[in-house]
Amino acid sequence: MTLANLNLAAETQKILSDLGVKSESYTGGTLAVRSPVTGAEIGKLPEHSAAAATDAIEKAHAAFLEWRLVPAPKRGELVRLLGEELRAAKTALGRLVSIEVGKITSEGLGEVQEMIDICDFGVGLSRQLYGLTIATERADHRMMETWHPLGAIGIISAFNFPVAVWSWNAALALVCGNTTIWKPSEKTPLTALAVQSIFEKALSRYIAEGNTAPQNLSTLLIGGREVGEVLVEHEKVPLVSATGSTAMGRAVGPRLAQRFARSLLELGGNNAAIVGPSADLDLTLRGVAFAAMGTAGQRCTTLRRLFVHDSVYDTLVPRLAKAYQSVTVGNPLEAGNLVGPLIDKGAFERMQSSLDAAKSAGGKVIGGERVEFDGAPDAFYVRPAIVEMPAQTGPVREETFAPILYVMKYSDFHEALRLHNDVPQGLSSSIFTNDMREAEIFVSDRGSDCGIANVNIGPSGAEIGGAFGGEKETGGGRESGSDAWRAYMRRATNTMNYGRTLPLAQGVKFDV
Ligand code: UN1
Repeated sequence: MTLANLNLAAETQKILSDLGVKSESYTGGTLAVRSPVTGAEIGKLPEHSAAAATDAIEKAHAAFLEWRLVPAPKRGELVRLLGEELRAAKTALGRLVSIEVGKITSEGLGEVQEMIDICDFGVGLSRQLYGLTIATERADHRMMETWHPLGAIGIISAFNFPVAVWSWNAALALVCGNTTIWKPSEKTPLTALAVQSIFEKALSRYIAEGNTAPQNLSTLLIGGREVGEVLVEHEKVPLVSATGSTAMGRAVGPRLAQRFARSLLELGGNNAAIVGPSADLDLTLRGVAFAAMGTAGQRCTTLRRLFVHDSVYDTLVPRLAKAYQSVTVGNPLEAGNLVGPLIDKGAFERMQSSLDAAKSAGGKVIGGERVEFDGAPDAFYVRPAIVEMPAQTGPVREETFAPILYVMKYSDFHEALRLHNDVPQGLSSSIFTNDMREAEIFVSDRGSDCGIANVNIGPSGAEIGGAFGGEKETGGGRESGSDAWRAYMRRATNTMNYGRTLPLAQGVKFDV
């Protein structure tokens, strides 16, 4: 196969221009973006300086002071229109995600679908920002809990979900009465430009409908670390939602804590699955294959560790190894390929050094080699690797953002569960079993210690309705579904006295 005749720079420009992005925002700048599909440069963006970032934050704060006064269901209307604009742009934006990140077509489109889903969720939520009424010990009093907007919210996103992560945060933050300031990954700023333009379209329609909205509701900051640091340090940013590596979270979290700002951290995962003796092996095979090889192993929910019961090990593992050898690796824009490229050379090198470390620790590696295509020397495709490990040591305890699946044999369920939890990360997890005791224990308080624990499906591919996030080094944040909205609001407890006396709580007397 040749990738030489793909002109992705031209196609990128066409998509951006069709989506209403002005060419000066992606040409002639200093931030070069390459498509991992061919390795070719597809854009050069002007970057924000730290001073421009500071100015943008002040403006986003000023916008917040107005936006918080708009009734929540009316704020929901803007998010409804955003969902409509995303539906209209789904094919183009999905394609751009595939070009900029290297996702196969259905996954590029799937990412945009997640954006649409969170918009729908946000619209419903805009009429459900409920507080409580609480019994009080005092006569003629009422206690209640109310929820209020927080401010200008910082969003730092990673390359692997370049647009969906923004929407999980922004759809809820906007409905909750906040404004947003987004710093996308330096590797994927083009899709961010596209999303910003789609948002502006929704906003124009919102205003055309007769609604009022301030300027600077949603701000995009293009740049590197310095720009991110401004977001983290600025006193007018009360919450930063940051998705990325645990190392990034370790840098960002304490700095936010230092100024008593909130953080919502979505960091590394080292997700595992247990395959019990009663598992449906056909279903397990498909579940494992998608979770471990899908998105070229570059989801934070990617399956990285597999514990297989010794009674089914010799049936399942050879079948898996076969799937690893036959899975189609190649141009993600071409139908039929299931595994696209790694994001860049650095990712490839980290994968190779983890495989070397696994070998030194006694691992038996199948796959993992580079797959080269004519005309694309700077694209980094790999055959996914499956590694039989004698024990959970060395690289097995780390997150390598690449398609490596470490497989280990077990005989005792409780020991498998102990090993499952014995890593620093705690994002997502699965068990494949038809034994209801194993399934229930896995999701119980003595089971998986992750934020997501599934039965008979893999750990990746979470839906919008549930809260998304994990424990331990994953950072503890929850986004998107369930009551994740509370992270974007502040809670007030209110006591109302409608009587003519002033009884004090706890029977305290203070008569002056
Ligand atoms: C991520 O990889 O950053 O559950 C998020 C999933 C997706 C989200 C992944 N819905 O795999």
